[in-house]
Amino acid sequence: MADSENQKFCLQEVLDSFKSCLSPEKEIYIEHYVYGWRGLVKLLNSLGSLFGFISKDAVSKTQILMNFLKSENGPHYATVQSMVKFELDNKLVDVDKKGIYPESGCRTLLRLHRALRWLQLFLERLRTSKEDEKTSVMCRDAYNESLAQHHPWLIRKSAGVAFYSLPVRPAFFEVMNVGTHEQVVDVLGKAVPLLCEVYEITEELYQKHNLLDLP
Ligand code: 1PW
Repeated sequence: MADSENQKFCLQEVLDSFKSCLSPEKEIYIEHYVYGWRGLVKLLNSLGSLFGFISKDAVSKTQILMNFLKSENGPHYATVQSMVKFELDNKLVDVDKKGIYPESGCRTLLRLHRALRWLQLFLERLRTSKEDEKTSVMCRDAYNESLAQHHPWLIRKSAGVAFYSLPVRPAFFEVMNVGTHEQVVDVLGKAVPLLCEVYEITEELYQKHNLLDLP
């Protein structure tokens, strides 16, 4: 089946997408950002049905961004920077409360941006963890430190249940699909700073334009 979401997750592929995300001027290409997320969706899909609601939301958010990219306004959505300028200049963002643009590019990307922080914290914990540490605890701690504060009770509960079902550390390393455990740690060592850089650039841009609390 050609559907990329049904293919096997590979950490290297996600790393490559987020690497291609950054232009020499440190602008973020939305297309590659979306590819990075589509790679992560493969990971979520391989983690079982309890991760289905998480994967579904990530798919729907990436689809919204892809639709903008393919629309007649596509060129304005080439980078996160150009999208922010275009949507703000043309008043296409609900800034204070939900209104006529509930699915603007800016608010959609903000959701993925917050989730990227979770992923970054989780992968860093995984990288530095010891053999017998629990992936569920690493994932939960990373979530509580980041994304949880943006989620209502029901989602926090469902996420907590899903985390319990995560494979144990050695099995999780196999899922990463980049070779030996040493190689996984090595790739994680490259992936985490990269995710961090993409996150920081977006955070700074959103902060500058007062977009960090978009409804
Ligand atoms: C094993 C590690 C995997 C890390 C992948 C991180 C994926 C994060 C997606 C979390 C989605 C949780 C369920 C959906 C919640 C939405 O309500 C929420 N979306 C996000 C991305 O936080 C907010 O979007 P909304 O409802 O304001 O459109």
